[in-house]
Amino acid sequence: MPSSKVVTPVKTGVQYFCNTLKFLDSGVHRNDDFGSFPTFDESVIPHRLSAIATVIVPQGVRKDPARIVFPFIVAITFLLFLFGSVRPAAADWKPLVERLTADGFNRQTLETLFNRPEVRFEPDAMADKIQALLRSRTDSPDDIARLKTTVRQSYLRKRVIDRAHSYMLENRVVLEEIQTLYSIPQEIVVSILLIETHLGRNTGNRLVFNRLASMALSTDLETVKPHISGSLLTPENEEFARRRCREKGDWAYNEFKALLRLAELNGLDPLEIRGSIYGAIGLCQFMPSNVFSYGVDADKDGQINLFTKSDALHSIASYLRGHGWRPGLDRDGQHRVIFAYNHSTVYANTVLAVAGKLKVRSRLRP
Ligand SMILES: [Ca+2]
Repeated sequence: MPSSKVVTPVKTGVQYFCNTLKFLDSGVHRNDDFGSFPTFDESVIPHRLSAIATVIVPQGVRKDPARIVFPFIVAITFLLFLFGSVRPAAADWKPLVERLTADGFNRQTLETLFNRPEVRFEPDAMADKIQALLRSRTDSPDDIARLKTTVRQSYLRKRVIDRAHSYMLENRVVLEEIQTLYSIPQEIVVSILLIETHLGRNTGNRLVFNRLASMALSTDLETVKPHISGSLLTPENEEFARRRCREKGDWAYNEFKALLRLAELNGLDPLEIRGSIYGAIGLCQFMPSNVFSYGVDADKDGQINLFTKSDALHSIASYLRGHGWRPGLDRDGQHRVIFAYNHSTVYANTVLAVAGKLKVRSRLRP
């Protein structure tokens, strides 16, 4: 089956430029599902281009733009050549289609989907996962001890807490309903929503289809090896990397199946669902399989839609209760449940710290 999808060089170049601006704008590198950064306003791009042009283009050229036409064409041609050669790696989706067909999915539907121009093989998804796992193996006991008490301080800033507190006031009715139904304190629910998606403002812009399908196709380490930093992979850890690649590939395969089922159930185009770099979706950043296990149709419109506030907030609480949250749970117990939501000690520390701040803030005058 044809599978190498060509993205036009121009589009690739523009995306690269925009991503660079986004990275510079964020000031933070996001290397896992935890640790999002401020929402990027794409409307600033024209202003920044103008500012950059003012700095780098000589005044004479600015007054007489015709003088720059030839060098500009040469530069663009060079960029087209450069970015055109950095297209996504070619992929043969056939093994994935075969596996899905054997699991009961319709072959023709799959072939139609995988032939669409939006479909891209993105090996960086699995490569990043494996790199993170390899790096965590080299953590010293001191590093691990430090992580146990580390909190992302940026979420504790006054203006961030004030914003989350305002959100609590604005959504008091639904949050009190959740507290009654699931026994989850509203500060915990809002803290998770804050850290996952900045209170729903940044739900991720990646095509979940591509992220999950690429990982599901990458069960063999050889597929992603060229994308893993050479210094990280050694003869000593290669077997570990190989095993984890297989396990993560199987995990992604199950999530991809859940994505297809979810799209079918809700009458959605699976190639229009956007989310995080690892395929988490909605305001609460659920992996697709969790929608079936813990998703709640709170507004009773017949669909679990995690991009709507009430469904997402109820679903967070449902997940926490399903993972053992009970009234009177001590801090260690709460930490364990939150860790189940997002497997990061620092994440769980931060959720509890933000919730504590919100509790104190609620005692003050609004
Ligand atoms: Ca709903």
